[in-house]
Amino acid sequence: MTISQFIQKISMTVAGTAIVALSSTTTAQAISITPTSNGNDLVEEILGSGITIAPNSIKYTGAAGASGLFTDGLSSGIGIDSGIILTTGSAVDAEGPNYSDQKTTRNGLPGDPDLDELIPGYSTQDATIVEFDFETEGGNVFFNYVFASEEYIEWTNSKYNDVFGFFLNGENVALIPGTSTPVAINTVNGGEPLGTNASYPEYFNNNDLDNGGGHFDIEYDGFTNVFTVKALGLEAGTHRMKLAIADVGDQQWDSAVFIEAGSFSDMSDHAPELLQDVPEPSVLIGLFAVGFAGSLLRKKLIKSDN
Ligand SMILES: [Ca+2]
Ligand SMILES: [Ca+2]
Ligand SMILES: [Ca+2]
Ligand SMILES: [Ca+2]
Repeated sequence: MTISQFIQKISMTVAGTAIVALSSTTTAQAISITPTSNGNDLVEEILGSGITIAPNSIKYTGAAGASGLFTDGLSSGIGIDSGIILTTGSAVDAEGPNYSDQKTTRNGLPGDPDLDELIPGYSTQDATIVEFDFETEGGNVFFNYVFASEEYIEWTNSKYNDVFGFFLNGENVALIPGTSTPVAINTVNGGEPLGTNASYPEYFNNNDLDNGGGHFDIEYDGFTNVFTVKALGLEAGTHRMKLAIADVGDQQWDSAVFIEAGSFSDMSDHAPELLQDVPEPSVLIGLFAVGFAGSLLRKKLIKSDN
């Protein structure tokens, strides 16, 4: 046996062992989802200081399984530990490890006209929306979020440009920092193939099994850094917030937005956590093994327009 044959064999053995170990031990140490489509529960989870929600103003639009609460997000490296998740598919499918390149739930729901306007030339489907009226004590609004998707990497810069928006009194405030550009697949990515025609790649974290990813214990193949919404100097009185996400081009390949618990506040003291703790070496071996096995098992599907 040559040295390279030996290394290959050891790798295969480690892969098999690590998959078994991971499946039995990572449940409590990776992101965990509790589905709910109860608008009151979702809004209460993100509510922070200085904000008052107007009674009976909360409205949820979307599939029952498309949203939920999450915990242990930091363990999965998304930079936010707990909060709410809104998806274009099934919220529980966010839980890792990353087994699929195309995790999909078709909810058979329409899109949203406000989201359509963010991405001219594209149309949305399977929208999930939480909206409510609120007042802010200090005149400002801040909150922290991460966008994630299965569309990465293979459908980057295509018509499957999944998008979300946080509409404050009708105006989208979920923007790439320092720009007026909405956050979507085609505006924040690492390129396709990875490294080619990337857009703000400094804000993008690759988790795609076909592109050296899989180190983050979450199903999504890529996700943004933690972004902070900042809306300053609002007039006194009631304002409307609409949090919305949708598939684009078809109803397939889920996308999600994570919003930090307690961060919807009139103060900026909910600074984003430092991003992406480097996994321990032993964890890396296990995650590499999962990625390796996954790349053997998966077959890339061609999307059909439905
Ligand atoms: Ca995936
Ligand atoms: Ca993918
Ligand atoms: Ca969908
Ligand atoms: Ca999609």
